[in-house]
Amino acid sequence: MSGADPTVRLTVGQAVVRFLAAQRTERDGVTQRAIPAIFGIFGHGNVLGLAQGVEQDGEALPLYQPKNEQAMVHTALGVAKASRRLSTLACTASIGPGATNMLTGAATATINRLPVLLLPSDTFANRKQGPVLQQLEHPVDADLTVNDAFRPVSRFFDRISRPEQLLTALPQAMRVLFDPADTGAVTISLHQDVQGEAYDFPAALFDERVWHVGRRPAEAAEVARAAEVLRTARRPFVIAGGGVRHSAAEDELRRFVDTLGIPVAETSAGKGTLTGCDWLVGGMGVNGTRVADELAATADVVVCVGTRLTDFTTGSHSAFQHPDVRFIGINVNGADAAKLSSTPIVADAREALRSLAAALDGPLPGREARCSQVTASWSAWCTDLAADIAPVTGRPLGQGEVLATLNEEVGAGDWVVAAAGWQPGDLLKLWDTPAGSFTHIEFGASCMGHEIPAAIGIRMHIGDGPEVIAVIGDGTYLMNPSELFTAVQEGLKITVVVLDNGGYQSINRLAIGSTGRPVGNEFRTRGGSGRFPDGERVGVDFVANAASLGCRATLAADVASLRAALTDARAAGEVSVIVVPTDPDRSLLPSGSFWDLGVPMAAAEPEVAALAAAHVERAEQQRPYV
Ligand SMILES: Cc1ncc(C[n+]2csc(CCOP(=O)(O)OP(=O)(O)O)c2C)c(N)n1
Ligand SMILES: [Mg+2]
Repeated sequence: MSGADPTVRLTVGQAVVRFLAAQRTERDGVTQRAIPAIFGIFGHGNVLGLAQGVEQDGEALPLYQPKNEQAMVHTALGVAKASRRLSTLACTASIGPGATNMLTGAATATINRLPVLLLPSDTFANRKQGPVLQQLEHPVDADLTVNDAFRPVSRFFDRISRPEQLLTALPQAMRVLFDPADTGAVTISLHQDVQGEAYDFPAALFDERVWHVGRRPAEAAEVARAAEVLRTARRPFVIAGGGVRHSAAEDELRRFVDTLGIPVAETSAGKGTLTGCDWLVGGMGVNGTRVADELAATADVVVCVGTRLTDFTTGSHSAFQHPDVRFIGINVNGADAAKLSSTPIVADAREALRSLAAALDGPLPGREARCSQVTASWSAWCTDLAADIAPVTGRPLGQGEVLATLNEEVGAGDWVVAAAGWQPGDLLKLWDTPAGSFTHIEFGASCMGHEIPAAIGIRMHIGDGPEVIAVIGDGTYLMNPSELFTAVQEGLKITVVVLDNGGYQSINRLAIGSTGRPVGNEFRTRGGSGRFPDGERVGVDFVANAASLGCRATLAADVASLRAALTDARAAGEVSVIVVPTDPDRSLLPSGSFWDLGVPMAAAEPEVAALAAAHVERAEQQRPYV
């Protein structure tokens, strides 16, 4: 910088706000705000710095107020998912508990490869005050603060102890946020005193800046190697992950599977990327369909597109049983592309699919036979699934029936959101994504409490219009209902369907399935044993609870009331909560896939020993794929 370059004197808080308001992203010729808003809960750690910055310089960066710091991070992830990672929010928190409340959100972001900018406040840099309120004093590590806990859950971390450090920190933070291969939580920790310090920043730092989000092309040699593998396939199979959506590769994928004649299954993050496609065999893996499981088991070449290949997708490395199975890994992230010893194409999903299809030149042999096989197996699965979710007289609604009813009420433009409990798995299994609608299943972290704030983030991004529906359990509601109030306060219309089954029933089922015993997963009083809550059932009046937060709240105990409540919610301009009592003892038809949950290998009870033996036998199907 020459001495003649204009400067502008700002505090760190003001500079951060002014910089963020000027950032844009661009992909495929479309430009948008990179950070359209900031969420924050203030405390002594940021009230003089960032808060004052927002007040002075925040004309272009509106402030939103969450009710819990973790939740605002989830809201940012809703924005990120809806914008295909081209936009997110900044989140500021005070020092200590305000900051650490964001850690779970940060992990959820990084696990799911979704961008979020975190601005936790930090202790005094000048240390004149002695330990400040909420400061952790580490006995042998004097410069360590609770914000160091962000390092393992962030893709970029910096701590600002001098104002001029912003000159490099802010642009690097933007680069990581909008780099498709690197993205995740980005944390800039801001010392409490430094936030208020002034500096003569170069004025150019605050010029509008466009971050061009590239489409990394597929390298010809990688495409040629992958094409050679795929050409030999007689039982090809495709797995579509979240990367398909992030890269807007839906149409390219549809052309790819249709032209070559390859059945395709979706992961949780990839759910809804293909609608009405003849080659789609539903969800992949543990929460998926039997058709996907059977095709995966016998596939000789598996094309993995934009997927992290977690245990739920690969059946804990047991899904692929063909002795000579080979994998093609299409991913913009090199580490993901290389998983399962695949032949990698490290590239943007859309570009890679286009190049690979061009290299193959027409259908793979046996297309017609595969098509008839997929059609027959799919129709048999649909018949079995329909029978499985059919009403049972004298019982509360099954969760399958609730979701199937919701499925019929959802249309183009609507979003459905789920993250924890039975909901994400059931949606992956039975949801038939209506054309033009969207799903956001957060099953990387499967974080209870993600759903309501994420739905708010989606609403913020898409604006007024179609429905944004979060589907949650009663346990999840109790963990974090407070953003319902934020939604009411901001007039951000969402609809929340609460499946009230009296507890953490998906985990209860896991416990019974793997150990033969339930342990404290239901909402019950402390029982006779006194050791855990196993007494009488206790419930919550969720309708009254949601109404107290300002929502329209309804109880829907049968299909007709549920339909009516969904219709009313769509017509209403307000935040709606629909509470549906559901059967705690019914789960959906399994896919057949194995999931390695582990089992207690030492237990006196013969039934636990039998479960352990069955587990060991099934685990023999796990393969290293080296
Ligand atoms: C923050 C968080 N804590 C714990 C878990 C583990 N967990 C997964 S599902 C679940 C129970 C959820 O209960 P509910 O929302 O009622 O759904 P249900 O299992 O009854 O369908 C728990 C505790 C989690 N996923 N996230
Ligand atoms: Mg429950």
